[in-house]
Amino acid sequence: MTWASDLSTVKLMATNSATQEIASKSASGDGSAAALAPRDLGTVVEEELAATPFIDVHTHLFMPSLGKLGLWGIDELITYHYLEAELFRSNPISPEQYWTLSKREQADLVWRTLFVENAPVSEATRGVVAVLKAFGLPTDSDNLTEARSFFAAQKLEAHIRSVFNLAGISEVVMTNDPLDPDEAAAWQRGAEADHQFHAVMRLDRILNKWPDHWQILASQGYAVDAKAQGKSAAEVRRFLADWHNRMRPVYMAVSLPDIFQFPEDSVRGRLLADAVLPACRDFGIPLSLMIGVRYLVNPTLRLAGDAVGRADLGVLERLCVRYPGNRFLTSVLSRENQHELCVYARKFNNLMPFGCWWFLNNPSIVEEITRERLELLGTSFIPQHSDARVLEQVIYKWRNTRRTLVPILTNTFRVLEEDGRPVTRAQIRAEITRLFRSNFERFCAR
Ligand code: FIX
Ligand code: ZN
Repeated sequence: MTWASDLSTVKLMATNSATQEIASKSASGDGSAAALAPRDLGTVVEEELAATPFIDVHTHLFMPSLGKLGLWGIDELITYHYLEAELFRSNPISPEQYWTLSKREQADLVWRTLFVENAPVSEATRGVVAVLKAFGLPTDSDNLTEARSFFAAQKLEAHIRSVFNLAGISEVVMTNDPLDPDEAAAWQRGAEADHQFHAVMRLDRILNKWPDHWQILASQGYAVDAKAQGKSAAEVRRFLADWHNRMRPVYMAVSLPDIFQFPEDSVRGRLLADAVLPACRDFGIPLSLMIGVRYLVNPTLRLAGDAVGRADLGVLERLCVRYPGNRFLTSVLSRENQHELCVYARKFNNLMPFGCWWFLNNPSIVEEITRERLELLGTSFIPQHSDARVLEQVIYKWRNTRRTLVPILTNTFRVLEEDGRPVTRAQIRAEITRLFRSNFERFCAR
């Protein structure tokens, strides 16, 4: 496995220059090479976290040229599936009744139930409060009128840039599904690229729902069949190559159930081994594995209906051993799987742990996972991604991450200094840049 040895060789993302600029800032004699007093570590960590624009390595956001796929604004924020799950715990309405309401009526009900009748103390409700505050909007109003008129007045392009600035991110990585009819049509019409949005080819429909989707490939002239036998794997590879040329993805991705097994004599097992993994090697990009979902345990909740299950991470061991030429950008959903993931990452440098995914994206759990990763992996991992489904969510999700990381990184450098190694601002800046930028850039380098 050849990783880019230094930043200048990484030609993947246009923003590498941003990473180089951050890294080179230290050399400009701004006193950042001086040893810091222990009492100053916290302030410096906070300042450097705030000053470093992060790369958001996994979101469900879309670049403007992909049109209405991108969700933003107050009604989308309030009807986020995290909040819908919480609504049904605090309001007697049935999911069936809820889905008959308009988006606006749904948002009004969620706001009244979770923000007026109850205190918005959960991570997801507090997030909405933080977004409203960031735009100077009232956070304790009993209706959404003022917020609605504010968002209605925003011009999307400019709004995206100001939201990214408020979130302290330079770019996001999308989740693009070549089998989503609306999205596929937008790409086939020729979607204009955007330097702040990077594409990812998401393969859930091909790997997890083949029986419902192989016909789409067949209708597009790919000689595949219901059992993915015969020429199917080669034809899927051709399909992936066609979409690779269209999207130029930075990685391919799939979410996988807690019961995921590999190798496995199944359509998923065969297509992974004979199509997806070879294609990733051909294109020189990683495969992102997001493992541990129990899909739709309560289907009436729709997107909010998924749950978590502990997975057998022996699958990672077998994948890393059998495919040393592939890179695996990996996030696991179960809290109980986190330690194993860290240990496997110590064994295989083609395995990059990333993010505190979904139900783990809560400060108490992010703290636990991040401390364990720092102790076992140093700064050779990617601490977080936002998984934002609505544009403005990046504001609170990255605010939470920075707030949680300040004491963790401060303590990390404090004990280093205590053990006898002077710590400088330049060192802190370099490690933060590595955690939130260059680890990803290097791991995705072609
Ligand atoms: O599979 C995924 O990418 C998950 O992140 C989503 O499906 C999930 O619904 C989500 O929004 C998690 O935050
Ligand atoms: Zn996601």
